[in-house]
Amino acid sequence: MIGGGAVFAQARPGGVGAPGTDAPKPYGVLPTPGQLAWHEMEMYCLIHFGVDTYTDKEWGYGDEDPALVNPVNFDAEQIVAAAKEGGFKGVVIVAKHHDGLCLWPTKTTEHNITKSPWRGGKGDMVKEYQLACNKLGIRMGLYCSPWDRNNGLYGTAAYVRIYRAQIKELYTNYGPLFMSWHDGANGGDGYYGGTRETRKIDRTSYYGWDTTWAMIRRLQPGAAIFGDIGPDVRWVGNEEGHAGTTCWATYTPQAPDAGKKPANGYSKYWEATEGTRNGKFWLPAECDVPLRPGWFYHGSQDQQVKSPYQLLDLYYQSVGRGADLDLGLAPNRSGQLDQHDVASLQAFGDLLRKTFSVNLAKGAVFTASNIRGGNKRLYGPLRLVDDDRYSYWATDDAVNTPQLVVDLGNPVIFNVIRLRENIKLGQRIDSFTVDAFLDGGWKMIAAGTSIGAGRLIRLQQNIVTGKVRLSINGSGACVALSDLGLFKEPAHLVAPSILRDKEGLVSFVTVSPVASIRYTLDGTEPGVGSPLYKGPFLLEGSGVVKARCFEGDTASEVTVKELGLSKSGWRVIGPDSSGTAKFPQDIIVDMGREQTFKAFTYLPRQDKRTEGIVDQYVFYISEDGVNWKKAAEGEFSNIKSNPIEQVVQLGRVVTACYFKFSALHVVGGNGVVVAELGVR
Ligand code: FUL
Repeated sequence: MIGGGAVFAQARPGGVGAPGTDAPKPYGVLPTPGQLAWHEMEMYCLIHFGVDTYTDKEWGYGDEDPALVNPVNFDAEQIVAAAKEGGFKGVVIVAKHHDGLCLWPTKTTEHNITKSPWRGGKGDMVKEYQLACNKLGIRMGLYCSPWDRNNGLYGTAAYVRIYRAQIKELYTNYGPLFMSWHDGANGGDGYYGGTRETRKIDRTSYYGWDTTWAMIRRLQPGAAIFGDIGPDVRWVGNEEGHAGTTCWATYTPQAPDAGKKPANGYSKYWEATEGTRNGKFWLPAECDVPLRPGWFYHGSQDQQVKSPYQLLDLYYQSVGRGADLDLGLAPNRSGQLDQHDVASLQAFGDLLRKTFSVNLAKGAVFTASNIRGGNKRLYGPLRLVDDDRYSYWATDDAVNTPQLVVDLGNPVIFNVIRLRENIKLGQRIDSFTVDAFLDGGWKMIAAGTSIGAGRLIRLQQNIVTGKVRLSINGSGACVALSDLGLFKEPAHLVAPSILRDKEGLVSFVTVSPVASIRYTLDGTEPGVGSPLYKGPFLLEGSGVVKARCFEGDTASEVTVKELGLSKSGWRVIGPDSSGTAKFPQDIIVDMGREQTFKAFTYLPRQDKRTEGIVDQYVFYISEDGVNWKKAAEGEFSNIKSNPIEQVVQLGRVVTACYFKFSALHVVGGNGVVVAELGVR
């Protein structure tokens, strides 16, 4: 079963049959009430905490001692309140991740929170989140990982029964839930009750998802079920937080192999970024992305919390494309969100409130080329500015390409346009353009495709005009548009980018000229007294560079970059480029001189392809390029879905002239592809 599917009957607002009052017929597949409620959420968070928080990993192996988990200051309210300040309406709690540790006192396995010293072995983290959500008016959802690297029965039918029993406990004791979240990372190596082996499962049949989903519907009828193929909400296909510039709420999932049935963890997930025009199911996209580089807390990433403006960019690329934004939050070892994260969420929420609180199109005079049945009261364009997602301007059945002129009276300044369809009637519109009346004529300022639950267009520059025109250029049926908004995002100075070339020269780049750029190399925040950037400078060693633009009284956000040792004079040998090589495959770097470092970095390919991405490695060092010493080994968890730079701490300071990166396994393909290697 895929797709929420149920057709939502549209009420006829004006009574049956009266001329000009018949509502347009729904178009294509439609959202269920649960999916409509999910669309209205727009933004929620996904909270990861567990053994990985203490082992500094992204995926636990399953052999971790629960006693590691002891968040002495755990404060669910602090975490949920920070999400709320950011404008998020819900939180999805990871109750069990792939390592198998259950954060509630489950009867299904001994491997649970009661085995940790937290709250004297009497704690229940899921309950504490539920109470915090109730108190703060935030909705709750749950993530219980199907893959369980701890459970000895994983791979057998008995484990699937255990998994369902876990869902049953959770969904009975901690509702009401707005989401039921199921990741697609299934099967592979793990502890599995001490066997320490690789277990393969058939992703299409093993979990018996239809049965589990039916149970979820019974227990939590209001919850939207998320997975690679739904059935209610689809994964967008990346963990970068963006949907396609065209993004349809409808989708027909496909299996990677022809003739097979798609399943969670077995789909052409990259097609989900755009969805399918007139697809088989109403299956809108969720854009998940962590606030930090990883989903779990790592102290080394405290400087890499996404800034409020980075979050705003993501908002435009997710919610602004008809999808929902799911932002990952990672409480630290003491059980709270770090101050960096709290500050960023707060400032992001402020930005949203500042930008979207005043719709400048309110009070305008609207002239539509067509109004359904001439019935202004029901279907006139004033419906576009009444803050109701489901009241709408509609056209007659034969009119799919109408125009609307918005007379604002006195000129207004705006730089964001918002459009919404009444999605109770389906996703109808294919394309549109927006013109502004400038210098005595109409000038196109925006063009787009899908609208659905919402389309935000962030313009390159402020528009000052008294008149705006919307043209619908293609639509599968007559138009049912519910919202038109014009907004002004406050001006801000864009933070500089930090670059470093192969010779070690550091430079800063801005999008437009600024009065000054100031920077620091000692970890402090750049202020008006910090060194002034005068041009590229040499940085041989590793360290944190922070830079910021200044213009009059205004300062930009701070850009932070942690740089490794300069690669000047490095020589690279390998890997085998035949594409058919056997593993391990080695890349040797001759650094040309003795270097001292305590970590190495691996940046996987950044071109959206996954072949050759290394997920198991050994890292060696050498004085002479002949005799090698192992300095680290392990896995790069979750690197396929989240291909960020991997930083591996060696646990001590080492000195070497050579290092060798030995790839033991890749996520796909035969060869090894590496974007960058570094040491710091
Ligand atoms: C993925 C998992 O493998 C990651 O660890 C993380 O939980 C992410 C949100 O979903 O499927």
